[in-house]
Amino acid sequence: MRIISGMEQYDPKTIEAKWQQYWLDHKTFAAQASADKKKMYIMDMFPYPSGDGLHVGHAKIYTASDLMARYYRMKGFNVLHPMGWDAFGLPTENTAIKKGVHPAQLTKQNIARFRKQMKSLGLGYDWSREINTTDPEYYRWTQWIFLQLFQMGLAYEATIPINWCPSCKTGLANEEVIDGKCERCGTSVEEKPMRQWMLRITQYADRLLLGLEGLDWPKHIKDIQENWIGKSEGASVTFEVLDSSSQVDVFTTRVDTIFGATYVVVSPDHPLVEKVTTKAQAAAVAEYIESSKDVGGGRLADRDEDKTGVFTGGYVVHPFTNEKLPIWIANYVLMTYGTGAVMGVPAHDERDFAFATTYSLSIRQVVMSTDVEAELPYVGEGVLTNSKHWDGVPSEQAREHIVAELVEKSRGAKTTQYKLRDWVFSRQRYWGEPIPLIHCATCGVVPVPEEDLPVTLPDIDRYEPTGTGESPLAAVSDWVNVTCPSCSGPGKRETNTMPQWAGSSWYWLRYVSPQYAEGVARKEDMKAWLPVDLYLGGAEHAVLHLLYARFWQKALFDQGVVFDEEPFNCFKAVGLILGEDNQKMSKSRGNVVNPDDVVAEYGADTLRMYEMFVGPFEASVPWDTKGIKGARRFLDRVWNFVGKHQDARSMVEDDNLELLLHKMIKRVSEGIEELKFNTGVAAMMEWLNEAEKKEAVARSTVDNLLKLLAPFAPHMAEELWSRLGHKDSIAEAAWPEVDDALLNRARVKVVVQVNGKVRGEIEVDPGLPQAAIEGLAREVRNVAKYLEGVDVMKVIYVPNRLLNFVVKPAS
Ligand code: ANZ
Ligand code: ZN
Repeated sequence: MRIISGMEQYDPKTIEAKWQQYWLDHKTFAAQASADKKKMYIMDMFPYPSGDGLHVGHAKIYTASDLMARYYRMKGFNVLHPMGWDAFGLPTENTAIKKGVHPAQLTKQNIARFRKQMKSLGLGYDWSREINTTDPEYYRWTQWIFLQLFQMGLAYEATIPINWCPSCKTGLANEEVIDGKCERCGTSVEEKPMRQWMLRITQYADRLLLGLEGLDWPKHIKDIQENWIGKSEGASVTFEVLDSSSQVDVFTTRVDTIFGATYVVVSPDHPLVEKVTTKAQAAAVAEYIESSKDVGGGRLADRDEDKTGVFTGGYVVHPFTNEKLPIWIANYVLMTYGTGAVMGVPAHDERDFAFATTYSLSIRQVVMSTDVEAELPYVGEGVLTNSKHWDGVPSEQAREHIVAELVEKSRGAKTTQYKLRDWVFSRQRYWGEPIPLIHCATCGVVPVPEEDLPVTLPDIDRYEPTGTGESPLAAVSDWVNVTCPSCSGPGKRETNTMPQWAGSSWYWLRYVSPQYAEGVARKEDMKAWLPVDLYLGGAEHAVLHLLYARFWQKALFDQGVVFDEEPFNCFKAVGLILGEDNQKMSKSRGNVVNPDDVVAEYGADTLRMYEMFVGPFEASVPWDTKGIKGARRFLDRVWNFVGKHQDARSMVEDDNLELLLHKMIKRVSEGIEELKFNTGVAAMMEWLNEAEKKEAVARSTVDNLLKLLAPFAPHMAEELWSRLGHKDSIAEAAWPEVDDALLNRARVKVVVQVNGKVRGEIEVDPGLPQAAIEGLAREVRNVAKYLEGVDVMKVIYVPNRLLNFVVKPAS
């Protein structure tokens, strides 16, 4: 029987839908915990179902994780690969307001579209575990976790100046402000004092920092988190204000430079400003403070502005020299960091130097560089000078001594500062989880009893933001007014909602028992599946989702809810797919590629193949239509190759092709495991070039080729597999084993010489290029010894036998 007629061409349209339905009908990817198999929990960052639909960047992440999931399943692992929707948030709400459609309705539509697109890409998720953060049965547990944090003292109410986006009409977390602008809409953020629910993430600063060490994450993501947490070890120093009982505390990381302090400078918002400002300076100070405010009436000192300031008229006394130092106010001192006050050391700090130069303050060098004669400001380490009995002491050592002496005088202490701030957790918007708290005039803040969760969002008609700092929920009086669970008196619900990051701060837990009604997840399911083994997603979440998720996991760990301290031991960040013009894809540039169009024209397998072939997962690459055509051509060739050899009966393969096959298996397997899918695709392409030259191939070779193809182009692999007479899905077939003995037997020994004398020997695959062999030869210790400090004049290579370095001793 001919399974592919001579004329039949590869037609993804007819094949793909059929297999997508097959996988659903047969629950091919439904995961069940099992004691016999090793588990593998592979997770994607779930999407925000926007109105734009899936883009090719999503497709890259989801194809890669799907490929891993299919690979590990074929390797015999018990794989959990779920998907869901991170659906609360501003864009949906904004579109809903514009279109006059309820956000819940819009969310439903968007999810339907995303789900359909994902299915059309052949993504093998366990859809029975689908979650949706806006589903009351899901956010019931988001609210429950909030109450845990509340009980732990990690959620607290405070009226503080926060970042307010005038366009989104809501407060933002620090993590949501990028260069002074709203992360969502790009509008300049203003400062606005408001009552807030805050989460005490700072209590976990040290553990969030320490935990990073053990994580298999990209270094740049770890660095971003480390810098965001921003731990600084230093000292606080107390300066007495002259002729007053007041004091100024400063935070410094360079207490060794204290003899170089020529002024003290405080933030314009510092409470001492009023006390120390003299009559003579009062007008100038008032004017400065007014002029340094931003448009919203707040102050955003971390912008890189000119350093300006004003003299208060007051002085402090230097704790060692008793010298009078003027107290200044300046915009480069943040009230929100350290103590809001700094000792100005212009000789050794860039900002102080600029400031002192502008205002003609004195500059005194107290640290000397040990090698070069450095220009000022000199910010490095060195030995002290002009510092009394510490002259000549190395600066690091001097820090210890000086702090000790300050402690003795009760004028200072060792302290540690963090850049990390508590998480501003309230939003003044409708489309988010209600915060499950009730305000009672008698009892204060009372948590909603667990059995009354979820507190569902009321279905209302007017959900436009009010802009007054109150959520639209505040106007829904029959929802707001409740009886106090504690005293049964009149109470009012908290009307702020949670930020869009809440639902994603624990969702990996829910996938393990998505329908469980007694808690976030069933204990046995957590033990069977957690932690996540591989997490794929975007790098833009480095200090948002990825930090919040770690924080909640640690809090839940402390509360005994979960058993791991870290949620994602291995995280890999996707490289962007740029537009064909090498620019970031964006609607305004008109360079967006829609995956639906590619699937319609070439098929999902081609899109998958292409996205995996363009480069390693973590690399950013531009879209390339030629590459898409190349991927399709390769699949056509595979189709025709299998058609040609469909009747293969022979059990034994030609030696050479067998060897090449095992090399291919090895390269494809390694490529997948290392997220270098491109090398896997290249290996298949190279193998096909050779195999196509053969008149006949063995049946097992055809089978093995299809298995290797299956994670990349699953529809085609299933189709050909079934046409070859296999009854079960290829997704359940066993991944081919590499015959290592065969590969080793085929390896050749290359003798390595230096100036004709044998210095070593290496084993390599036949036909390895000379450059690669040279590299390996140089790594042989005995060879390296003879190459050290000499010039290699030339290298003679006799293929597969001998490599000789001709060297001349270095002069
Ligand atoms: C004196 C000094 C001398 C400093 C010197 C540096 C070099 P990191 O590492 O970021 O923690 N500083 C302290 N509080 C500040 C605030 N609220 N606003 C602006 N600057 C502040 O930086 C710590 C240093 O930043 C501190 O050490 C202080 O300047 C400044 F040669 O104190 B230093
Ligand atoms: Zn009460």
